[in-house]
Amino acid sequence: MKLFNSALVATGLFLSGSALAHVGLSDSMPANGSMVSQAPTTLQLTFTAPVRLVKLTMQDEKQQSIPLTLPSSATSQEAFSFSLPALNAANYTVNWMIMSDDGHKMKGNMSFMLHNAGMNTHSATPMSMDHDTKEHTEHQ
Ligand SMILES: [Cu+2]
Repeated sequence: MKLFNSALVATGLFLSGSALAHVGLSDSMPANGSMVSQAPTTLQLTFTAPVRLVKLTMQDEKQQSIPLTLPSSATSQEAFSFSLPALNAANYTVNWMIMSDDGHKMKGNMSFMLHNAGMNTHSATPMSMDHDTKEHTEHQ
């Protein structure tokens, strides 16, 4: 009976541990996989739990980096906001490394497409960007 109980406790610990490990992106602006025709001036990332942002990079499809300033505070928070420089029409990918409060480090990314403002591209040539959101690839 004692063994059985401790097995339950161990399972419970394991489950809550893995639930915490699954901190991911819950929302973003622009949204993951979205196409926007107005250049966003801020990037907002919201996670499913408070995290510390360890690393954040943003690149276009030519691997050109867009500079982002990490928050100076090391406090865990759920939502982050970054000012963006003037963006050109391109496909952008945002990569992050986060540390949840249980000490798990996780990597993930999201992407969005900025169309040329005022261009009705959807009636023209099909876009080559893969619009599938890659959910759960951040849980590695
Ligand atoms: Cu598109």
